[in-house]
Amino acid sequence: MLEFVLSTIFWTLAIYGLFEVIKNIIYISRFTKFNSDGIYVIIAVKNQEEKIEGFLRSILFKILYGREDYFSSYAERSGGLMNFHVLTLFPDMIEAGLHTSVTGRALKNGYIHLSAVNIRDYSKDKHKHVDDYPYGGGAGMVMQPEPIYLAYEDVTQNMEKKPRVVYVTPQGSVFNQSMAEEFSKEEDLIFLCGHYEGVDERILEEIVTDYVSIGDYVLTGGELPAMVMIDAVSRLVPGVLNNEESAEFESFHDNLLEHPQYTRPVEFRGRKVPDVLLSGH
Ligand code: 6GU
Repeated sequence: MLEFVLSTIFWTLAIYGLFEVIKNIIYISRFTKFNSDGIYVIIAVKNQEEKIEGFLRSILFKILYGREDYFSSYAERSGGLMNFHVLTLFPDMIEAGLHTSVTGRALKNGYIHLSAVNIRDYSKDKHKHVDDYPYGGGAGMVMQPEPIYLAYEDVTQNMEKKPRVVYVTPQGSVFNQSMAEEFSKEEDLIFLCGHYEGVDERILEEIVTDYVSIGDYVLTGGELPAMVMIDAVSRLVPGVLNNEESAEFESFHDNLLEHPQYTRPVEFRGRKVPDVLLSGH
């Protein structure tokens, strides 16, 4: 579909450009004369260069378009596309955070999908409760297994294989780049965000495949950790980063970015950009 649209745009531009060039040649030849010295004079060449330039630009576009790797991200897209599902009590938080910046653009362009599912919608309780007191006593409430299971069932009903389910918990293994790479190979990834004092153990045993933390500190809920992980995984999905951003990613891996960066102005509050960086300009 996209190929077709791009192709149509190209041919329209090219035919239009060609038409303009022919028109201009006729135009120029009509208004071209030899003056009294026998010198060829073009009388009216308004906008000619611009039109020819437009034509050449569309030809260049076609050449680039024809190169296999130029739009390869589109080809990889169907394979690379990732669906993130977040089971949470605060879906708005997830939606708002991820529909911003690079992940926001990726969602809009369809490179990644996101569904933030409100566990509360699956409560059978008339007050929509999703938690209860812990057996054996203790402080705080525990999230009940049933609403989480119903949300999980809903999310997974059309999936061909059992997906990976990440329970975000400060007791899990600490998330790192190689985990992000591993997760980015999945087609579907489910995050379960806990709240209160925890989640009934039986739902974890039933559906969870990975217990993951984002560091050694305690947060109020799993939403921010889930967003952190989705961000890190998304940027590894083909098409999510644009060419410039990808180049940056490459150099990060090559440790090329381990020196300080500078941009304009040359001097900021008495601090100058190192001379060695200015010499090339
Ligand atoms: Cl995954 N959850 C919570 N609640 N706190 C955390 C965490 C996760 N990772 C670090 N702190």
